Amino acid sequence: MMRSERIIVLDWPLIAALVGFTAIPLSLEPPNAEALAGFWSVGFASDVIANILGFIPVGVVLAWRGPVRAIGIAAALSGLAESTQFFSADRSPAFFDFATNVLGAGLGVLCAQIWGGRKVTFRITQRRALAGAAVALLIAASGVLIGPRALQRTLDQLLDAPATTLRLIPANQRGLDARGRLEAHWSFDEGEGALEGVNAPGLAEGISGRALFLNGSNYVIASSAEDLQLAGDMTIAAWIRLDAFSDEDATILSTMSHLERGYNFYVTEEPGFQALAVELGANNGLTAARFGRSEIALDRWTFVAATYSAETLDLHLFVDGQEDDACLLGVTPARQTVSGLDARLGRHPENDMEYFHGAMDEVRVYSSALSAFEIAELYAAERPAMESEPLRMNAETSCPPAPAKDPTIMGWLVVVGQLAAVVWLGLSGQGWVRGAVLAGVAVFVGLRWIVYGPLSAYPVLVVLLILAGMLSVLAARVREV
Ligand SMILES: [Ca+2]
Repeated sequence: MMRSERIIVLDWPLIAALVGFTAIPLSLEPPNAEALAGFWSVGFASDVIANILGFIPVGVVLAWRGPVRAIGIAAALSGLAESTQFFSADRSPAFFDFATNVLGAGLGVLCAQIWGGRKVTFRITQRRALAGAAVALLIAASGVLIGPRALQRTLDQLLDAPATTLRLIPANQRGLDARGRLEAHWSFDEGEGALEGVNAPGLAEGISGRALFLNGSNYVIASSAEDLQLAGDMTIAAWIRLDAFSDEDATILSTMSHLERGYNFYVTEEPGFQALAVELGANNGLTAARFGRSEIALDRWTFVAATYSAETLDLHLFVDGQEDDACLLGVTPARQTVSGLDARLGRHPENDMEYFHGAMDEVRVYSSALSAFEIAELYAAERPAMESEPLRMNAETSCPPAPAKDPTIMGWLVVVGQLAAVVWLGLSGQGWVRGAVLAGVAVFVGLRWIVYGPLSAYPVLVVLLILAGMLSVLAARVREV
């Protein structure tokens, strides 16, 4: 029987997958000056690693064309990807990305020359093509998001995994293993000397004694103590009086990192309707967020609180002592992931953004979930004598549809392109390539499993890939016999 098979050189398939992965915008936005703000920035360690590692294969498959051409094509590819980021939502071009891509390609060319500069080829048979297509479809059908962002965040998580796994990031287990308690209370009554502030935060007249005053460009490092790295139950309560809204969220108290670990209590930037929100890092690498129903008004002292119970998986918001729950995005976790970052009042803990403009007072953090009754009591004990205007309530309690970050056709193109590339590598003839892919996949799944438990979607993806790889090894053995 004639078996149809073809030998293909891997350079064009790899280039196609790379363009699909990096250069096709997942959603478009008009070019703007903000996108250029990070042009000279260096980025996270994972950026550097991903940029170099991602382009080594490009250098390897292009090397047979000669070093100058190979690096030239790689530079053009990277340049294309960076320039499309100028009008891609949530992405911004950076010279450093381009430079590290070219460096990666150069390393790839060097490796290929050491091995003799041969063409990297792949023998495609009907069976392999079918296996590749089946795995790609399976994973695409499972709906796992593996765009560049998601993959980079996974890499970030993995770089950080040893610290988390070895518990080098201390966590407060009260409220998880034991009864919680009041962990911190900032009254701001002791005067400015007690504040560890940046850009000189001030004081204002508070709801009781004095209050912290922030002008939208300063903040306070409230605590770097382990006490505030809460792993379990939590209550954050505060009096706030916002003076101005910006076009960003206004952070009240937060330990959240860019890996979306920790917690974040803030007023949203929702245009025309600024509500309260609380966000928790969950064990699947995503967050759970509860949004409030009341519209937070300017120049009005408002009592705000958020509670989280690790036991009952409740995540609630309160405004002026009353429950204020609107919609919940994500799944409330059975424990919080800690970030290890200092707890900050009035700014996102990591990025220079999400400042608070106004006053806050009597900020309390508990490692227990206060009941609705206890929250009402806390409010009643401090409420001002003068009655405030009631807040406008949103009738809508379902979340507004999130902006499509992964429009169907583009998303599928990218997903299928990536999977085809992985499957191609995993199933390709050379044993060492297959071995390396499988070993990498095994380490990946192991680490994710250790850090996040079996609930994450990634292990499912990875298990599928391992199965596909093992089946291909078996198939190859059977043929040899
Ligand atoms: Ca006070």
